[in-house]
Amino acid sequence: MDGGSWPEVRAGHSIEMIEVLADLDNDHGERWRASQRRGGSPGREDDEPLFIRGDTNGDTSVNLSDAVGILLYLFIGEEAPACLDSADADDDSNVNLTDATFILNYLFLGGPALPEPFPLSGVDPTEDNLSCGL
Ligand SMILES: [Ca+2]
Ligand SMILES: [Ca+2]
Ligand SMILES: [Ca+2]
Repeated sequence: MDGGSWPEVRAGHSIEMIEVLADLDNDHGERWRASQRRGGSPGREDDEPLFIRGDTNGDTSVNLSDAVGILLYLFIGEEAPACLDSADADDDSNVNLTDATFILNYLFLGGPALPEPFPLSGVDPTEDNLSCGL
């Protein structure tokens, strides 16, 4: 292998090409990324929405403002997060106060990390009726 660093891959995942170019040497790590789902293969299209669990405002990091966003949505009537799956921090298929506290517990009290997809974006591994419009 030559050129660039290769992406880190979670257990059960593969790597897939970011851009497939016929006239380029594709033996470069920077042209590959970890697959979003288990068993990914080069060139495969993802049709399910990708999100980071807990990142309710979609800025790619999970922090206090995401937990506050859930609270504003639930109790103040602010607009729902674009991806409700991201607001389902504990992945129990419901968005409620527990999800805000789950994020706060993780951020500030050393609680358990959020379920996948986290901290990298990916698809929801569990079935639910939450919409994800990202
Ligand atoms: Ca965020
Ligand atoms: Ca939940
Ligand atoms: Ca789910």
